[in-house]
Amino acid sequence: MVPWLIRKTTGGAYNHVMLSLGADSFVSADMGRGVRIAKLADYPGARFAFCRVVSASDLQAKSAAAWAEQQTGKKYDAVGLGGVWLRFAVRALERRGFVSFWGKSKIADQAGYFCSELVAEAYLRQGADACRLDPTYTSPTDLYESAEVALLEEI
Ligand SMILES: [Ca+2]
Repeated sequence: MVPWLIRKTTGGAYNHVMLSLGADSFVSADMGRGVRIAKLADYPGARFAFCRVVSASDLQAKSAAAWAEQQTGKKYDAVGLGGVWLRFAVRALERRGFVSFWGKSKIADQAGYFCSELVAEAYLRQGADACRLDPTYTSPTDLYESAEVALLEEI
């Protein structure tokens, strides 16, 4: 079973990530569609990198995917994704002691997920840290470049 995979654009950037449930079935938080079960054919022309979280056991990886599957039907968190773009600004404010001024919970939608938030939180809930970032501020590229993540195969 492949723990999860990440989508690559033709430009080389990674802009989407989802967890594998085995075979051609993935849990994916998609803009406009929310958390759902997807298949590769839903993303025509896309390239994918299959990856795994190095520190996660097979059981943790399966449990992460199972937890994500339970989130099916939850809405897409576009506001939270905006929080990723604001991450560096937020960190600058935090360093200056303005963290209470710019609380994370005020940015992110606690009920909904964007793609990389779903993956990062799924692993964190199993005790495996995918990229040492708060899921609320984790982008697909953060996951791909994480020291906790190993590339298995690109297709
Ligand atoms: Ca969220």
